[in-house]
Parts: sequence; structure tokens; C-alpha cells
Amino acid sequence: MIQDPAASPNSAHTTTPDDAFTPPAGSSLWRRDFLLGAATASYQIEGAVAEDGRLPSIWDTFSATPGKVLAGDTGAVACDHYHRWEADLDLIDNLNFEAYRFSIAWPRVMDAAGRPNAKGIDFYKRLLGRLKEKGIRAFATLYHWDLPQHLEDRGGWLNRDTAWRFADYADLMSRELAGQVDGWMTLNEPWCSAYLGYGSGHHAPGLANVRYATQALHHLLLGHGLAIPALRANDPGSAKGIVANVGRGTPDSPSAADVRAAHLFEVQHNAWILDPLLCGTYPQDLFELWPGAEPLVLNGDMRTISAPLDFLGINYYFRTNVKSDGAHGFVEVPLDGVERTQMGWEVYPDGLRDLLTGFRDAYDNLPPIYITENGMASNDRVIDGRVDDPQRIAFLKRHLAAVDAAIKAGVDVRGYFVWSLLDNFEWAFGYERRFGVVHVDYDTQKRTIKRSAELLARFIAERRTRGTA
Ligand code: IFM
Repeated sequence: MIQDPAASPNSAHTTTPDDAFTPPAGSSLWRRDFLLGAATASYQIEGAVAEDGRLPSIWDTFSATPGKVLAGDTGAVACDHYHRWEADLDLIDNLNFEAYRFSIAWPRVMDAAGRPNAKGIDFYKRLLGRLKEKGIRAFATLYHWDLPQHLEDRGGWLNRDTAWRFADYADLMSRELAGQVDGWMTLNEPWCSAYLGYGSGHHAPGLANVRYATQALHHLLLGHGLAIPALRANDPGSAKGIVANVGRGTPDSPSAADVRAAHLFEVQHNAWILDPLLCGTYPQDLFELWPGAEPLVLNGDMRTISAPLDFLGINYYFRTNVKSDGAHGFVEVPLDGVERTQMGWEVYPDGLRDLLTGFRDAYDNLPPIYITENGMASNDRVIDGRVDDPQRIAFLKRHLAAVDAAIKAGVDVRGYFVWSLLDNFEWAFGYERRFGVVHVDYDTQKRTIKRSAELLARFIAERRTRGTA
């Protein structure tokens, strides 16, 4: 159902030329086949962590550990989406989003012996059924960081066996949900799972050793590579991909040392993930930064990891300005006088365009791309029943323009998902940071559509009538 929330009788807003979302004529965003959607993740929104047979995940354990998450917040209730999913899907529909990216909670759908948990699986069947009825395309991520705790107890991603357990899980889900998913995404941001989870300790499971990070990443990617053939066999009609968070690194000065530092930053954030997936090798420069941290790689692993993809999901948020650390690495030099978000992240849309064109040049076999996450946190408040979020409106417009620029430069970008549909549990930052285009009052669970969502919805509706083929 196409609706224009900005024009609803309850809306106090009128669209002004300044905040209207409308891209210029000639923008590829007018193409009706360029998907516009919203994204979420299970642990960040579902709550209901002990219901219907769900097992504990590493994030339940980590967030219950004092000092790990701001204000001691946990995902125990989150947005209570497990109980409110129908209303949330109505919201997606009313906002005219054409696609919904969500993740499946592994600990909800399998027991500790690897057997299916029918109640948990049914939740996702109902969700997918309703999306289909509404004509909203479904993009399902299999792993958005909520590893079952019982697998962590056996070494988690440091244990090679976890890759096979992940493949079993992918096999089960693609048999159960075949025909209902438009796009499968194996892993969300393996960089974060490996580096933040096992290298720096800022995320679950909270281990801090760079050698753990490279080994964990190898096993994550191996799990991805083992899952792809299962997804292809069980659900041939869907597209299969993976989601990488990517970072733009810029040199603090034109000196060769700083230019090299920026290169190393991007090796550590981007090539570490994309080279094995797209070329079947790890970038050797990485081990200049992290001497002695080469993972144990067995015969055939790299071939498995570099299985062909139907698409690549790219998550982009900010850039990092760096200089040489005087040895083999880089250090961040925060820039003064630049616009930042509630996260302290610099607003830098050109970084998205530059990374996309750079990947196109670096990888002959770059698959079609979806921007699977982009958005920003701001300290949004409900005032007189409405939420104005002008910084987000400008942010989204400028990043969508950067996507258009990349498309015009020849990069095959097929769609864009705003992060996030709802304010939600922002990992180590708890509920303080608000990324949603819909505000959530965590005391009452009331959802309030922010101005950015109204304007996006209005544009999508307009595109359905005035868009190009
Ligand atoms: O909230 C996260 C999401 O889970 C993964 N990508 C980045 C977002 C904002 O930090």
C-alpha cells in the first residue's frame, strides 16, 4: 500500500524545498528498480531473549557483564519486536519501504544439539509471510553477531568447527525458508565480529588479541564460504551475498608516510575482508601492521571462502583521518571543525563514493552492490508528538547523492537500506545512541515516525508515479 505519511491529516509537517528528499532530475535514485529499504538486526530489536526456546547468545552474556555496555543496558527487551512485529511491519509498509533487511537469531532457531527449534523458526516464517503479502522484498542476514553462547563455550569463532556449525545453521534456515527470501546475507560485518569481538574486546565475546582476531575472521569467512553452496542448493531462486563494513582512510598530509598510513588503514578495514572473498588471498600488507598474526589456513580454505557471490553488501558510516605512527602502522588524527554525529563519527559522504569507485577499480569481479547500511545517530526527542531530525535528513540526502555519483561513475549499485528502521540497542553504547528513522520510547515502546522517515516515504511514493524504468 502506497501512503504519503507527510500528507496524512495527523501530520503537523509541510514539506519545504529545504528538507524535501527529492533528488535532482537525472539522479539514478529515480529509477524504480533501485531498491530503497530499511534494516535492523535481531539482538538489537527483538527482546524476548528467553522465550520459545531461545538460548543465550554471546551478547546476553557480554551485556550482563558489568562495565561492558553503557548504563548496563542489555537486549533483553530492546524494541520488543518479537511481540510487536506485526505493527512494525505495518510501519515499514506505511513508510513505503520496498525492502526490509533483518537478521535471524541463531540461538532462537536451533537447540544446543543443532536440532531445529520450531517455535523460533515459525517466528521468521510468519514475518516473511507477512512481508510477501505486503509485497516488501526480504533480505535475511544469518549472522548479525548473536553467536549461541554454547558455541562460544567451545571456543566460538576461534574454533574451526564453528564454521561447520554455521553451515549447518545456514542449511537448516534455507531449507525452512526456501522461496520466502529475496536475498540471503551470510555474515554482517565480519570485521566487527573478529576485530571488536576477539581483537580489541569492545564487543562480545570480549577477547583482546590481534592473533585471535585474524583467526576468528578466517573461521567466519570459512563459515560464509561453506554456507553459500547450501543456500544455493536449498533456495536457488534467491540471491546470496555477504555484508562488509568499510572505512575510508585519508592521509593527514601528502607525505609518503601518511599516504602509506591511509593505505594501511584501508587494508586493515577493507582489504582484510574483501581480498579473501573476492581474490582468495589475504593482503600481505596486513601482516606488516600485525606481524606474526597470520591465521592458520588449511588447503582449500581460500577456494571455499572465495565462492562466487551474487551481490556484496556494503555498510558505510564515516571516514578516519590518519598519519603514520612512525613505525609500520597508522594513528588517527581527528579533524577539527568537521560535522560529527552523536557517535562522534565524521559526516563524510564523499568517502562512500570514493570507496565504491575504488572497489570497482581494485576488483575485476566486484559483484553488484547493495548499500546494506548507512545512517546516523542523533539525540532525537519527541516534542509535541513529533521528532525533527534535520541532521539525519541532510546526512541521508548527501549519502544518497554519493551513491548516485558512484552509479554515474559506473559502479553497479542496486539499492540502499537506511540504518536503522527503529532506534535500538546500539551494542556497547546501549540505548543512548539513536540510529532509527522511527523513534522508540523504551518505557512505553511507542514508535514515533521521525521527519526523515516521512520524507523518505514521500519520495518513494512519488517515485512510484514519476520514477523511471
Ligand atoms: O548498529 C550497528 C549495526 O548493528 C552494524 N553496523 C553499524 C551499526 C551502527 O553502529
